[in-house]
Amino acid sequence: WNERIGDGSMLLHGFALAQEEALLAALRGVIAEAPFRRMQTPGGHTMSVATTSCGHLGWMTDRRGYRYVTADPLREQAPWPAMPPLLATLAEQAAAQAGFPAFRPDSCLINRYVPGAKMSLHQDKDEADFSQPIVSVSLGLPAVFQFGGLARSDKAQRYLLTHGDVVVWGGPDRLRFHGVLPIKPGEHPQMGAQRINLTFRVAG
Ligand code: MD3
Ligand code: FE
Repeated sequence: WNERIGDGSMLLHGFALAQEEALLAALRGVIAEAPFRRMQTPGGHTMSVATTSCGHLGWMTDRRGYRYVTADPLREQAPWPAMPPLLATLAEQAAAQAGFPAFRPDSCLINRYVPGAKMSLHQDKDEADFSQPIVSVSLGLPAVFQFGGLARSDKAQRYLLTHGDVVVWGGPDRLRFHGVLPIKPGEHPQMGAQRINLTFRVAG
């Protein structure tokens, strides 16, 4: 079912489950080409989340800062893997359901959380056009998602995101602070002891 969680945001419970097997196969192909790696923040910390990307642009961070690049620094500047059409279509259909029929992502950031991994409160500000939404797909172990306000100190709402949930974040919610609490230990039948989150973006 569809749940409005903000003026510009919709949680589509289980939206990705209809094509679960094809989605996981496409994801495995991307990861085989561009493996997960734990990147350095500009402050010199190693992220607890491991990341990779597909699509024309991939997100990266190192001591020099956060940015989108067309080439994978881990693979001798090879282009990122193409975005599998099945993934792009899933994200576009979710965005359309939430009122963004023109959404055409050029980047998909893939985050892998093992138990204990987390993402601290932050804003997504590295994209060129904040009128474009972000679509997220959650797979594997459940996560407690924190949905804050436009100021870091604003009180955050909490939502449990489970396997197959898709969220469209747009409009007035696009620059809200958000984060993920440490993942609890567990085993997911399809995904094992991990959570994978895909975020589809118009980065360029
Ligand atoms: C709300 N990822 O990669 S996805 C990220 O579960 C990120 O891996 C989290 O935050 C994860 O940047 C959360 C949900 C999400 C993504 C972008 C947003 C929520 C958002 C942008 C604005 C508001
Ligand atoms: Fe984010």
